[in-house]
Amino acid sequence: MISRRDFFKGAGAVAVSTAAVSKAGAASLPEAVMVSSAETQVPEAPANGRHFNPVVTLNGWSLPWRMQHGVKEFHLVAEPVVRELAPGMKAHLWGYNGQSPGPTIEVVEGDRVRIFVTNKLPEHTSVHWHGLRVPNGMDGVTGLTQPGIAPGKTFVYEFTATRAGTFMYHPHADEMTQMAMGMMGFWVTHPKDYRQQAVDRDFVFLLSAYDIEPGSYKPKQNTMLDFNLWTFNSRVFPGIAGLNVRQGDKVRIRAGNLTMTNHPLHLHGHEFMVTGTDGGWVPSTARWPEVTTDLGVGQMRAIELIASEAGDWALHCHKSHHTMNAMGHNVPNMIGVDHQGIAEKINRIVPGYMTMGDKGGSMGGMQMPLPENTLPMMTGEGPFGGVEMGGMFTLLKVRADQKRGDYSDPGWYRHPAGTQAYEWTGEVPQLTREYRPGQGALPAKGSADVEVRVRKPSGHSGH
Ligand SMILES: [Cu+2]
Repeated sequence: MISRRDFFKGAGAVAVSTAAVSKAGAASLPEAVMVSSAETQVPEAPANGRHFNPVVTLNGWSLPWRMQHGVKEFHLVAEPVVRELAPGMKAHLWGYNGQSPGPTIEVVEGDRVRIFVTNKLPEHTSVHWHGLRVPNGMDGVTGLTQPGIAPGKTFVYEFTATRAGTFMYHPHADEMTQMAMGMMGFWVTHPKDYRQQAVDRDFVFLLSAYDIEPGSYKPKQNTMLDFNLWTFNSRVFPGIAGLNVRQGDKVRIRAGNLTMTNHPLHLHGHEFMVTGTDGGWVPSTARWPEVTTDLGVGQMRAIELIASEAGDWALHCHKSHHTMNAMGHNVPNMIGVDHQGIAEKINRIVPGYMTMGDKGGSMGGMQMPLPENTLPMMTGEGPFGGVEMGGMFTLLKVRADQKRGDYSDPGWYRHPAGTQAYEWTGEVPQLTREYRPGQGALPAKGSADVEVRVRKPSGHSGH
């Protein structure tokens, strides 16, 4: 028996009629479910079918299904969506079922799966099941394995999920436009036995990038490399949900990269093991510890750690430009340049001109009103001031008193006395020293001013 209650297991999910589907056809189609917010929805245990431990999609949700004669049926709707990237900025993207990325699809190894895909975009599309073993005709490559799904049409994909692991779905139709517009989703095939590969918390997100001019809403789809918004699940810091866990939890983080460049994902305060790749689980004897793992284009990684250290730990892409929002590009280095008054003079000719700070790039040195619907370049307030990062940056929040199954934000970490960096208030000795082999550091002759010595490499050989 399928009740509506079972079907709408995701809190906040609402049914919408798919106007594109004919009335005769609609009777045999699963209802299309959509969400209109970017909140993280904690999934409940599966209502039917084989049991699995559901994943938590950062700022996302998992798609409900219905059981039809032993087949798990899902209904994806490809459509234009409005996605809030962070409070203060909304993007007009394309996605699935109301959001970009689309809902996570969770199945169990051995499940027979039927996915209805309705196209409400203004152009044809298809869905490719990235990494899954499927019959060739279900692979979703427009022109090669199927004709494109024309606007208003619905296609059916049907296959058996044969291999447990971490996967993605995305169009293989006008990819440059459709992926630049945000069409993608996560797919998890759980092991047959839910006790295999079990963890306490299992987080998933996709990496995607957009090029949205400050003050506008739509991504430029022709951009090849110079994107200005780097996201986890189409959210930028501080809009990205935290990974809130209980101290001692075994935590899995799965990420997939659908941008045009690689992202070295770096976690503070803990080592982790890479336990899963695109090809499945890494045998336990072949795993090695890391604190950064590089996610190549089109790749998926699952990492696991014991969250033993209490605190607020950064999890971010280590390319510093990827923790910046719009406007972090094509700006000259003005460190050390006295440009007082220059901005005002240029402003008479070029309204809105901005100079970078002469003491670095921090927000204090920047003077420019932001256009509407634009995020500051560096943003996010922490308990001690600006975090000075946007983009691909979030926090692993480890707390001793976080309850099992509680994914809510515990707030900022309170550092126990004596465990936090502090200001030295004693005397500071002369800072200039010159090092000579065999003699150690000697006080430099002359003034006590700090002297900057720059030794430039003579050539570029070997670079
Ligand atoms: Cu990156």
